[in-house]
Amino acid sequence: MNKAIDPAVLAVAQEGSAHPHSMDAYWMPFTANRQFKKAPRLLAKAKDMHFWTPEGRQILDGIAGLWCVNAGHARPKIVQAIAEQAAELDYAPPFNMAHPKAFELAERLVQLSPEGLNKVFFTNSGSESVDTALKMAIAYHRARGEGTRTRLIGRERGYHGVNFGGISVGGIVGNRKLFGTGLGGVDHLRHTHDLARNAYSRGVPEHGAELADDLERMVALHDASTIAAVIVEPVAGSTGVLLPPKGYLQRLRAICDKHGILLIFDEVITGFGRLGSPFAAQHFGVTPDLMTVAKGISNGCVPMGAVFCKQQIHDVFMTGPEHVIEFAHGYTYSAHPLACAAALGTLDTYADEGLLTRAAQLAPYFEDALHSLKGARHVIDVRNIGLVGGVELESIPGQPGKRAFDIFLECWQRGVLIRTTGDTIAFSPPLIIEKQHIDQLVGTLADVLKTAA
Ligand code: PXG
Ligand code: PLP
Repeated sequence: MNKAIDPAVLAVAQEGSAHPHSMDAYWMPFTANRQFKKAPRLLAKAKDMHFWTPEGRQILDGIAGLWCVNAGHARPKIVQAIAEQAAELDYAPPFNMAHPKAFELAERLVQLSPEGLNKVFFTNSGSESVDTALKMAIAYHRARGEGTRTRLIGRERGYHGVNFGGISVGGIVGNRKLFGTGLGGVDHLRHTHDLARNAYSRGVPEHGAELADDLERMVALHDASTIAAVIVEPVAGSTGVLLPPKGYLQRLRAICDKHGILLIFDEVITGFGRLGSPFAAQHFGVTPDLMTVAKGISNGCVPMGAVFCKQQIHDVFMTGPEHVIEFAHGYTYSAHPLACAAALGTLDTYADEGLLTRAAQLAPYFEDALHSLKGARHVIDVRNIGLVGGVELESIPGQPGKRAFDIFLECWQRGVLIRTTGDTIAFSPPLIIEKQHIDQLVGTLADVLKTAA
């Protein structure tokens, strides 16, 4: 017996997207859904430094979408590359098969990467890159006969995406507490945030390199023979822009070397020019063994991520019979043709416009602009490096995050998109930003702070 078709469903089927939709069905990620749906903030169009709302209001993009649109929006070479690729080869299976642009892209990436990180494994997001890198680290030790090295060390306040591996090594309580116990055998270094000693540092803070010695304590507790890898963000973004204390990353590198522990840099935010070098590893002069990226690899236009690893890590897997799969891992959409095309168009755009080093030229201006907020109402710290900025506010007692969120809403009303995490406001603009945009970003925030609750 046929069930009668609901007239509303029929209308949607017949009218398609012209039908006014309800906002019910879409469960939004990392969003206060009920608040949003009462007063939606919609984006309909984007070009270069700006978004436009459906009503045509122009919004200055202060965070490169979500730290990803490093070359700015709707750049011609990227748009064209994606369109042409969709028409020519929409999909190619990445298991047992390949397409030419995957090899071309990997080679181009290796030309930019830190010394020795010359193998590239493709994923579709930062979260997938992190889980891939953690698996590589454990499998690497096993392949070379040290299968007892299975422990993973993360850091408090770290963000490594939302998959089970990433939240296990991650250190943001709100992202962990809902989801059970995560991976076993994980431990955490202390975070390096220290307002008492380091508030209003310009660039990396002076104090805290000794916190890297936490890794020695973990070796003393667990023994090095049980530890596979340490993962950190060279500059922690999502948790509120925390810079490494001077010498900290060097010290971590040295302790890893001493004990045969792999060092993983999660460069999902810092990669592709954010600090003024292609990667943070080059900025700080510290080379990890594995490096995770996403976001800026494809300018956020098509989802893509990647893991870079050292030749010798890769080579350990390349033994045994040649017909056997060496690393049992990969995604249906690894090296997706549209993502590869977008990434190649992105790298061309970065090269044409010198974007991977542009942040270094603008950093002094950006730094001065941000630090002009010292003394503004509620501000307790300003942090900056390259084209990343953090402005930390005193929380409203009992309502952490509320002050910054209200300021975010007010900035949106005034045509500026910022990002908040806890009571820290983050800036991470497209690398094509001009000085007048920096003035508008910081000026709008300064005005909003004057009247903020
Ligand atoms: N590692 C790091 C260091 C990241 O910053 C991820 C992994 C995960 O990437 P995907 O592509 O799976 O989201 C990230 C992502 C924020 C914010 O609030 C930051 C990220 C994502 C969403 C929001 O600042 N970073
Ligand atoms: N779940 C099922 C049932 C699958 O068949 C697959 C892939 O074939 C996956 C999950 C993994 O999907 P992806 O490769 O896109 O990560």
